[in-house]
Amino acid sequence: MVVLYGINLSTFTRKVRLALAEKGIEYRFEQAAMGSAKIRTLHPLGKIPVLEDAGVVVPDSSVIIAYLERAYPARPLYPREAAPLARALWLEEYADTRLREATVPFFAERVVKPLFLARPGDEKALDQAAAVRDEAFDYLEQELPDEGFAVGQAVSVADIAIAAQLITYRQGEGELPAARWPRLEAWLARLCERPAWASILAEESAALDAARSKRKSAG
Ligand SMILES: N[C@@H](CCC(=O)N[C@@H](CS)C(=O)NCC(=O)O)C(=O)O
Repeated sequence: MVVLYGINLSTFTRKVRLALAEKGIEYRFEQAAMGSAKIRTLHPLGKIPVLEDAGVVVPDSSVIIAYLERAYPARPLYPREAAPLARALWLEEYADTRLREATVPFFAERVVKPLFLARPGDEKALDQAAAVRDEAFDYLEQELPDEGFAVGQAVSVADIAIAAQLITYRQGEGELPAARWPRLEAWLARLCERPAWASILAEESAALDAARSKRKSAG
């Protein structure tokens, strides 16, 4: 059985869970935090996610999804032709790097610090982060289509990678303002309605609500 090590609310764990769901692969989700003893035995950098499949240990979300595509070719997540494949891989790379930088501060300051570290977020850091966010969202606003998917006619690794980061942003900052980024907001909303995604996102919302109530009752 496929085992995925990671945690709810981890962006890169979500990226892999969305890919597993789209491909219809059954798996066991083993809660294991970054830096934990278990993860350190599986990933030299102590990062999550890590996937294990019949004795094969695969670290890194991009490597995991590429592995899944070869090991479980049904419901492909990569375009076949060279040019659309290059676009999908580029958008995945962009999401994992620049979009990550643009979105994670909102989650770190509004969720991680106040809810999990019991200290206030740094709102000043978010003023700086907003400039990077605006640049990244403007870029995606021009790249994404009015209808359908990021590349071609089917959901791909590009949709999954970009959405995984935007969901982290939403968890920190709330809905994307449709007035400023209408195409991006509508594209994300369409994806999040997909049945394969809905249960994962509901689980994450519940985890976030639970963390909020725990913090509230701790005072
Ligand atoms: N390139 C890696 C990034 C993984 C990553 O940064 N995961 C975060 C959690 S979402 C993590 O483990 N952070 C802890 C750290 O960077 O030490 C991937 O795609 O899996």
